[in-house]
Amino acid sequence: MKFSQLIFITQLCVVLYMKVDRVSSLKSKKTIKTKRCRYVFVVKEMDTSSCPNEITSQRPMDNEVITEDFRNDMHPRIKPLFKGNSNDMEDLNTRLQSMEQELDHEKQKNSNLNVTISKQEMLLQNMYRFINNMKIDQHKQKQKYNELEKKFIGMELDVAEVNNVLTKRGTLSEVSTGETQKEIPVQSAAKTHSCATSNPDATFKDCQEVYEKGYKTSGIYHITPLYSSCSIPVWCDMDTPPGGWLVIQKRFNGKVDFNLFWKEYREGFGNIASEYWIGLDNMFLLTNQGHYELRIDLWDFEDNKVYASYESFKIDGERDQYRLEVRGFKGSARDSLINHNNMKFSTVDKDNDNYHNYSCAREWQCGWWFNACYFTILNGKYTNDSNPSDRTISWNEWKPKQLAKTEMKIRPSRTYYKNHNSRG
Ligand SMILES: [Ca+2]
Repeated sequence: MKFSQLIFITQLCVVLYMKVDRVSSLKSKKTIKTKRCRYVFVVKEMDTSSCPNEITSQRPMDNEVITEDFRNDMHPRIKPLFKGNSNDMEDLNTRLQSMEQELDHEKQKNSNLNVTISKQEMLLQNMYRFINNMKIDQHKQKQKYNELEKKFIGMELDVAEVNNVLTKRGTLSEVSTGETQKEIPVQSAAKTHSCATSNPDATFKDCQEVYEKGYKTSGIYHITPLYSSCSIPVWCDMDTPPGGWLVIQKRFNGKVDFNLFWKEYREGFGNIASEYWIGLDNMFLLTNQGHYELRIDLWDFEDNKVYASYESFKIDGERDQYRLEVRGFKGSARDSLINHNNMKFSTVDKDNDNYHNYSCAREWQCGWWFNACYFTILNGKYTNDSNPSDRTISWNEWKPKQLAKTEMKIRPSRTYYKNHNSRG
């Protein structure tokens, strides 16, 4: 028998075996007819013990063949796939392919997820940067707020001080009207209830406004400070360039006593057409209604003249003891007043100087912004004695004693308004 025939017969072995088994004969004939041929097979008795075993050995692997160890090593998702028999291999293949696809899909999802996470991390970093910037901005805003609050509190205090002055000064004695120009006393604008004079035509807040309205002759004019309802007489110096100077202190003959108390220095004294001190309350009202400059003219008895000017001049309220703020010197006299900057005002009855256990005002017999004690005192004793004491009017950087004439005058600061483009 040829090998091919043998295989053919072997393949039929199962079928034939079954048939032989059923007929229970040692030999059997089997005839198969096709269209062309007629095949007759004579089959010998077979070793029935081997064939089923061969057949058995060719059967596909089932659950029993898979060892327990192998099964234990399987992925939990794979295990269920092996519970079926060998006929499920195709299905298994399909399911494995499906799982591969699922895996690819998961990989893709992971990749997308990584991209998303990177984007989220970038967003997070941006958020951190934004928050940090916000914190910095917040810190700056807080600093600005604190500065504004300080300014606001300062303004409130100024307003309170003005109100305090106005209220406090409401009970001043009446000043008669109709006096001659030469005897017009200094009046305080710090009144609310009974102004010494209430001139409705006095709408000027200082001599500069008088000058701008065309009144260019030096003399007495009534003005009404911005924070007051009272008009007060003042001497306006329209001759000293550029005109519009409001005189706050004037001495030239010694007829007015300057050795006075706190009250007089606060309210003012003297006569407008003569010597006078305009008063610390008036100075406070005038120098706080805008930005003012100061000019001081000085003469000796030989009629020599010098001047000192300060681009900024301001007096604090009584709460701060009328503290002096002055800066920006220039002039023909060297600067003596700067050493009194930031000094509080002192009088014989109020010691605010820097000399411990010693009253400069009492010693020098006048009111002034004493330090410890002075580099200038324009309110000192007026004398023309040939051998004067050192308590006389002085400007140490020019004449340390016995000045013949002094004038302190203010007008809106040209430097300030020029720099701020507000006014000329
Ligand atoms: Ca003292």
